[in-house]
Amino acid sequence: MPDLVAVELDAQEITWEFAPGRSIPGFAFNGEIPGPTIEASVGDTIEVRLRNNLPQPTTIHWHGVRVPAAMDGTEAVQPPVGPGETFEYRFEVPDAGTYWYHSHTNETEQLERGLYGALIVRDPSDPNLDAERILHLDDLKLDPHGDLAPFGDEHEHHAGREGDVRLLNGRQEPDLDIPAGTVERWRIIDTANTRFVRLSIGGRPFTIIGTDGGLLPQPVSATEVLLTPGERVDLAVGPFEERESIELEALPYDRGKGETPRERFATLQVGSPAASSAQVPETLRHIDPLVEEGAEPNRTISLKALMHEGHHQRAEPVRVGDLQVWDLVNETGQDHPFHLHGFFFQIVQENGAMPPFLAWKDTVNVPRKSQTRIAWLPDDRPGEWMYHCHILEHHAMGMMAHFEAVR
Ligand SMILES: [Cu+2]
Repeated sequence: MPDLVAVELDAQEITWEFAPGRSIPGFAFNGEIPGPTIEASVGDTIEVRLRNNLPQPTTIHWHGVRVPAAMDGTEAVQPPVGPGETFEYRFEVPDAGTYWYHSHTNETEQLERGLYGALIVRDPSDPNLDAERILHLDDLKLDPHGDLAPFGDEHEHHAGREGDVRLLNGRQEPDLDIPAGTVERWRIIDTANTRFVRLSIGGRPFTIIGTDGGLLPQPVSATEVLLTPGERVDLAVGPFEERESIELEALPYDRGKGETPRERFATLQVGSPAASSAQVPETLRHIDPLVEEGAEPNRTISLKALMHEGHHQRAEPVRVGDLQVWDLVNETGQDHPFHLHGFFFQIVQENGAMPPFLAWKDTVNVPRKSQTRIAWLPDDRPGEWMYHCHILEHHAMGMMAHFEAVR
């Protein structure tokens, strides 16, 4: 039987102690950064009562969840919730997976200050691992005095906002404990404004079991995985040996702004052994490809034009039930993570080549000077939707477009 999951989210100002003795003025849901994890099962209805106790308006976007258009939390579908006001969001969760919720108003500041949390939807057929943890990867940009750096300088507009303080679950480079011999499900979310994370777990092999829109058809072995802002990945991690100390770090990556150094997000400390009954099945689920190989696009989106045309761009409507095949062409000198609101897509081609595996996605990095073909099917949720670059400073500069889904 589906349940009703009722949640109260109180957006408020807090003192965010991101490291012992170091704090900044943060924005938080219910006083926590990340905000409380919302957990539900497939088919449940989530009802969230947002109370805005911030000194500025806010809204909540349910990133990846196939909500009705009116519940999407954007300026296109609701007036911002002013200070002292409330708003009720109500929607069903039709798909299992790792999602997140975050402010969709003055995002560059509100997400940097901590207004985000995880939304987890479970299914009885989820694989059984020994434990589960949620990892929010983020960063903070401070000024030379250790205060929050001012927002919106010219450099940020172009390059995005990245800081030197790397956070895992709202804390600077924390230690995580894991019992030896166990295998955990890690649900990882890149909640940063701009930071790309080419994640490595001490170079150890791990198994990718899911992406933005839930489980993959089959598990995929890897030693690194790239997360760009907005993206999620679910991994099976472990087993490790007692007394090992393993760094979770970002490997060097060049998103068009020069190669970053290796950077630590956290350290995994392996404790005494525990019994394991973890099993990753060889088949996780079935995904039907939406299109045949070589399907031709019916729309081309120039990310350069999207970036430079500024606000109030309106794209052609899509009709419910009409298959969409879009070419995302990035002629610019930097990578852009493209986020489609409200619908999952499949990656059909990356620079003409088949992607390594079939998956449901709502955010995809389109590397500089490359193109990515996606396919998606507008299901029967008419209304106002949008797509945008998930580098929040680019979104704020107008790298976005509204479109309508019509019957
Ligand atoms: Cu961008």
